[in-house]
Amino acid sequence: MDIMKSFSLEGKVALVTGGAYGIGFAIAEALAGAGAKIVFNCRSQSNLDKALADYEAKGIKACGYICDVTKEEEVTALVARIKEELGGVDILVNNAGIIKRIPMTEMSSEDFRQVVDIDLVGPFICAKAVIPGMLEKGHGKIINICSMMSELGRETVSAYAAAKGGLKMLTRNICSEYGGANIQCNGIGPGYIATPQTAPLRERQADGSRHPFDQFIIAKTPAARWGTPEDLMGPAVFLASDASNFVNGHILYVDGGILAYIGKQP
Ligand code: NAP
Ligand code: GCO
Repeated sequence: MDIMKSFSLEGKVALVTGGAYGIGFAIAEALAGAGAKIVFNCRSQSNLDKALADYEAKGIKACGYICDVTKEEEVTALVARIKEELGGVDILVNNAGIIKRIPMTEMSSEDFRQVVDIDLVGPFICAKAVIPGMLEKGHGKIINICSMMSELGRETVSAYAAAKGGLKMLTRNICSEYGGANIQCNGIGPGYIATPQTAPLRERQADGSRHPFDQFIIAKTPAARWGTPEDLMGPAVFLASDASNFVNGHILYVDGGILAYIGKQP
């Protein structure tokens, strides 16, 4: 067996949802570096234009489209277009997601539903759209971007935790239903990663000191730092490649050790 070749994604087409910036962009860059053709989506023309320029600056020929993962007709049309133009999706990364930090008793059911719609129903819609093509091809990789909140709770993130806990179970269910058809569905559970989504938790205080949550996370992480989107690149290539063909229904936590650690005595 050529072990290095088993990590290659040459000839594969990867759809990375929400791949315009943040974690999705880094994962797409990694998959492209391993040889995959990249397709990504986002929701606005301005984000799309900026992302296309960012991919080009990295020397990556990515195809980008405006498509909302909660709109089934848009997702189905995008997947059909990828089939026509590139031969279909081999790798789906369900990365698009949002968070709303609101105490539960103050949160409207509308806000709760919107988070679940994007973070859980979106991955269902995207997986449902690509699985028939994967069945035709006889192979497929689905990577769901989960969270620490697939395992843990904390104040203000009830909807997000419910959605990401659900996404962990959707991952296991896709594995259960389609593992026999050579489709591997796994999750990546990033720890606390420095991206626009977590920027409010790292804002400097008026006196120039670190945000209390920033200090808390560094103390709670054995690696003693925030993660970067680049920390997710190797794990994503592994789960997208033949090197992980017998890994299925697994959530790979990439968290600097947070889930292993009880935390410092105050
Ligand atoms: P981010 O910087 O806020 O990026 C989120 C991406 O999702 C954006 O490209 C956004 O693009 C896209 N998006 C949001 N709603 C969408 C929709 N309905 N349809 C299509 N695209 C949509 O977030 P991130 O930190 O990179 O997070 C990426 C994923 O990792 C999320 O699922 C997040 O929950 C998860 N995660 C993040 C962390 C962390 O610490 N940062 C940790 C664990 C898990 P547009 O706004 O242009 O649509
Ligand atoms: C929060 C954070 C988290 C992270 C991430 C952890 O407010 O606690 O935004 O939810 O983004 O998902 O893995």
